[in-house]
Amino acid sequence: MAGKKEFFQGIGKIPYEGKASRNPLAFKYYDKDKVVAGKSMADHFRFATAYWHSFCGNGSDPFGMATRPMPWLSSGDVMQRARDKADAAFEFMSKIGMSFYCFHDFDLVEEGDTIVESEQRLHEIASYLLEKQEETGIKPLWGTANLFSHPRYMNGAATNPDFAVVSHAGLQVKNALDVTIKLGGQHYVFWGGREGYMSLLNTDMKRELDHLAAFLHAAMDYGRSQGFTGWFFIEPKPMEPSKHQYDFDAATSLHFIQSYGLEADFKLNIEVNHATLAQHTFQHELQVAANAGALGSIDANRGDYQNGWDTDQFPNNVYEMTEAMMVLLKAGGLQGGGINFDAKLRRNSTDVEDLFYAHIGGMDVFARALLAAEAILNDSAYAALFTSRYASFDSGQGLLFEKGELGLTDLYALAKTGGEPAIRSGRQELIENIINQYL
Ligand code: XLS
Ligand code: NI
Ligand code: NI
Repeated sequence: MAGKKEFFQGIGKIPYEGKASRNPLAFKYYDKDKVVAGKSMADHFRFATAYWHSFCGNGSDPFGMATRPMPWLSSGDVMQRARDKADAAFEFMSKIGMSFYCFHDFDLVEEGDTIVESEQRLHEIASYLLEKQEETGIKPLWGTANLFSHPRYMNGAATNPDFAVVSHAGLQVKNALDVTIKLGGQHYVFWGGREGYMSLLNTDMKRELDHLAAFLHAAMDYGRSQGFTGWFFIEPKPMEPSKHQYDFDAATSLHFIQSYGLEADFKLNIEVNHATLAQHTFQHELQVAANAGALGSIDANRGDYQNGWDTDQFPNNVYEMTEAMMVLLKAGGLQGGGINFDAKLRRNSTDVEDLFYAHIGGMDVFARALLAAEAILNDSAYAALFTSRYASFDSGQGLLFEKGELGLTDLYALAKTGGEPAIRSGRQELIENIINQYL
């Protein structure tokens, strides 16, 4: 950072010190080079910072103004503000050892008054970011376009009933893809906050879904024509800001992807708090995605058990995360994606260190959960308990059924001679105790 302003003063490179350390600015579990289940922790997670929450979010909420001092946003000049923000982001990421970041187009620089002005600003800031990337080796995990903040998108972006808005969304996605490609971004995300409806009274749902598919096909064709080889991710979320969002959850999104022939290029980006907002666990959403070979990437955060909103808090529940890491390890990891901290500081977390504590805590929770999950899967009685539950399908008539070789009359005949099946315990409490023992 020679010659540059230091935004996070007094904070150096965050070391790994192990769990005996009492240094709040050190990792206790995340040891990036430590090999777990055949891969380094860094390769398992590919952690990313969310540009929007960490460098744009200032603590304001619908009830109050900004609470957090963000010195990188203080310049009166729009491009200087964008460069300062990039400096702060790269200083933070270098100090904490983050290899990736995720961004919306207008997180990088504010949208201009005209299309030409916006494009000019994006182009300029992308060149600046490229220099920072070359200095540090940090690059985007994924890029996306903000198709939800501007009033033009109040009735939707790709699913807007007005074609003029749909084409404007197309312009924005083209530019966002161009920037993502220019910056060497690995993947591209579609999160459809306004792709849904407030009332079916004024909404032709089928037509809007057809438009969404046509839009995604167009974006994918363009990306491929420009040499983009990453995945396109759909990020499911059931509601907020729309009453009902079309990408409700993993199962709904997969159905959409498969119905419209997008499965060769699209996978899912699963967010913890979106899962819970859809009344699912995070583990459930990971497993649904994994079942379809579509577990692409993760947006890490957590909701609140009492109010259920999309509160985007940093992860802190090791027990639940261990269950999630068991799903992840069994699925063979993420398909090219990483763990993006789509999480924000609380409005009353206003110290310069707070952004570090938040990410250190989140990364340590993942690391600790991964270590526990690996031990549970490989060293405990868990695997045997799990597989023995399905032993009746491993041979004999059960295996024939599994292969699709038995008809209903075969089942009838087997049941009639077999008598009443034995009652078999699912042994959930036993398994829960095993997990507790490995944390
Ligand atoms: C909002 C979403 C959003 C996406 C990117 O709830 O999580 O932040 O990750 O547009
Ligand atoms: Ni979210
Ligand atoms: Ni997200």
